[in-house]
Amino acid sequence: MINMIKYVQNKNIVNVSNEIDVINLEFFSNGTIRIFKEKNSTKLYELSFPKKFLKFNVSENSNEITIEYLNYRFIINDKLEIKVENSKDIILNIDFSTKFCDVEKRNYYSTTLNINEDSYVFGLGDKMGFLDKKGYYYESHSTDDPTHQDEAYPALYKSISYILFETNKHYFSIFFPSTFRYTFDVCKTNLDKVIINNFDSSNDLFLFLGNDPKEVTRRYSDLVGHPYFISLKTLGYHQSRWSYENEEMVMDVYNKFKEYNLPLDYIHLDIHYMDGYRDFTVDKNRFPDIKNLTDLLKKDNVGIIAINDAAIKVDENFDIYRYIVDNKLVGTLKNKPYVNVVWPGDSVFPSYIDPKCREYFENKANEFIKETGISGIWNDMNEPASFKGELPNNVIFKNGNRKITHAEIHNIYAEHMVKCFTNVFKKDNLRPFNFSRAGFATTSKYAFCWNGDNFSLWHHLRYSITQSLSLSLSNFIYNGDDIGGFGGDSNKELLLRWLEANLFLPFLRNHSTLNSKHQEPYAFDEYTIKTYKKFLDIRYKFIPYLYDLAYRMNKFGELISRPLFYNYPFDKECLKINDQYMVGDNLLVAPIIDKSMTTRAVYLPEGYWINYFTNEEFKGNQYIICSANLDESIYFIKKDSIIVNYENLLHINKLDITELVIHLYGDNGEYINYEDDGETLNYQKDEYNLYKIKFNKNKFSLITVHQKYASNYKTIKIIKDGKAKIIPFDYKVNINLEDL
Ligand code: NBV
Repeated sequence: MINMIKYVQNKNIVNVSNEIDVINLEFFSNGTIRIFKEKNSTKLYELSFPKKFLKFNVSENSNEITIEYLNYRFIINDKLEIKVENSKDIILNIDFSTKFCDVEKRNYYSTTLNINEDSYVFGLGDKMGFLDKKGYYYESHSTDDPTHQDEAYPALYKSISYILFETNKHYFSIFFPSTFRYTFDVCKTNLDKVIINNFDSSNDLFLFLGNDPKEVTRRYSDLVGHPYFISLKTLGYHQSRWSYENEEMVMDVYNKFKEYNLPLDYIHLDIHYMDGYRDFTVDKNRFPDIKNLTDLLKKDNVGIIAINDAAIKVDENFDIYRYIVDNKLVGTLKNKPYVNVVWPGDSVFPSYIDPKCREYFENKANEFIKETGISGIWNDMNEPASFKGELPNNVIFKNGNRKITHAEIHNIYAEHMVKCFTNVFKKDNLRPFNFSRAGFATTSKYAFCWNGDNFSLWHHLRYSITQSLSLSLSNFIYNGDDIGGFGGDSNKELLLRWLEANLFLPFLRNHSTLNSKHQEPYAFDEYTIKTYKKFLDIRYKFIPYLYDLAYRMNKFGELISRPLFYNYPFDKECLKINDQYMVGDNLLVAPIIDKSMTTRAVYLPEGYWINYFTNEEFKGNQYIICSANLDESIYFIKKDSIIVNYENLLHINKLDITELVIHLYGDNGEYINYEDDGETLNYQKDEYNLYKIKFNKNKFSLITVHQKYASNYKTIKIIKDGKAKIIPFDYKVNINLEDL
């Protein structure tokens, strides 16, 4: 039967209907299109919409509606299927017409994305396994099950329904804005179909079109909000364990790092520091004077970070419990506070969605930070996790008069929790140190993240790269793994390979579980300490390079660590690579991640590449065989580029950083280096510098293209072909490299 279709255009929305159903396409200025039956109306988070744009043409013929938009055509047939094509190819066929169905008495919508069988499917946020997600079933439903072992595991802590596609050299991506549970059959049942079911009462998606992965992912990041700008010091090394459970243990970590000259910026306190696992309390037997401890360590530039769990202990004598229950700021079931079990035993779940609740926790955190001198908050168990089964779907969280079910809030519960703490730092004009285990697409505006509980297993080392890059593509750009592995016992070889592999991932923290074998760098032997130090020294050298990328992440939504295809989108080989990554444009990391191996194949994309350790030069567009003993790794610098470094740092303290080191690789290059005070929000008032650094044959120049910060640099060290020269810093420098 043929359905007659018709359309109505209302400003930038085209409403297309046949006799039984309707869909809407809303066109924004920049390659962002919203396709919906009913718009997801939740106010559980904020999106920044692009400027609207009305320049598109709609026409009707042979019972098809054609919309011409930019260089794309959307052709909608009588079944309301949407074919998206550009001048050359069909890139996608969306079957958005499926009716409201009923499964196990639960309503759900189903959307089918028909793609070419040989497309690549990336993203999906927090998932184990390979970069290309095809062949498996996944869910967007935050879980804290610590048993995730492999690529078939459907869901982890963060729920981000963002998918990036490559099909025949075209890139596009899709974001589902609902917080409800989604399921994704990614070419598992049908090789050419991604089937998405959702349990919301709306069907709504954003489609991002563009020339390459950088462009489409940036459009997504513009919509959900760029990740916040972390401080310079956050890029340093973090040592953690469940738990450094008393003052002596913390001092022991600090002293050992000092003794072995190991760089260190933060020590993390896990749940033992609390009094009976009550948030914002300190066990005085374990930490008799925590302020004294934090002050002492701060003098040597080492900060203390404290964990904070989502649920609150049921205890009539605990002020937080009393306040949130008395003020009806907890989740309820049948009008009574809903209780489940977490670390403190019976616990309630704050309605962080309610601004009154957030204000209360913000004040609590503020008092706690001032009293204890801790430098940052580590937010855990915020999926929300609970030991006696998941919270029922009908637990109610109130925001004023609005009642929100657990089914709706589950995937974004963490975002409202972490939101409480950002203001604490901001009020002191500081960038937040706030990180989280769970989160939604929009959460990185408020908190960065770590990648949850992995295991000390070799395949988890392999997946640490892909999990991190998938999160990065999904807008959790500032993330990192538990180095050495969380669960189980690590060993010297695994720990070192893990550090070497993750060295340039944004968040660098060694963390392990309760009762596991210690895995601090000094827990093994002299060789491990020496090698660990060698690599931490390299990390600290690259701090300004990473900071430039952190600035660009916040400003432009660009990735820090990137899959190879992000930089080389049209090199088919790059689409397949899971065990290498790029950091910015100029650094390629190809670590050894297999037990006992000291040799591997490395793919070098177009151009020429210089081995970071040996300075050997290789032509790109080919695989080469590289070797690295346990105390070595495989990093390449792109020829004709500039790398900025700091030297000899054991801690990151802006005042100690007086020299900018500039390495020139090849014959010419151009680079923008960013400088500010590293910790305050003054950058928002434009108080930063941008240095445009250039070299061509023997000519070198540095020009300050944005100058609003009184630079801390006193000297510049220029290094080329093994020769170095130190010159006084100036906002404008021109030199002849023959003088080196
Ligand atoms: O607080 C203890 C752990 C913590 O070390 C880990 O990093 C979190 O992911 N926490 C989970 C709770 C226990 C998990 C088994």
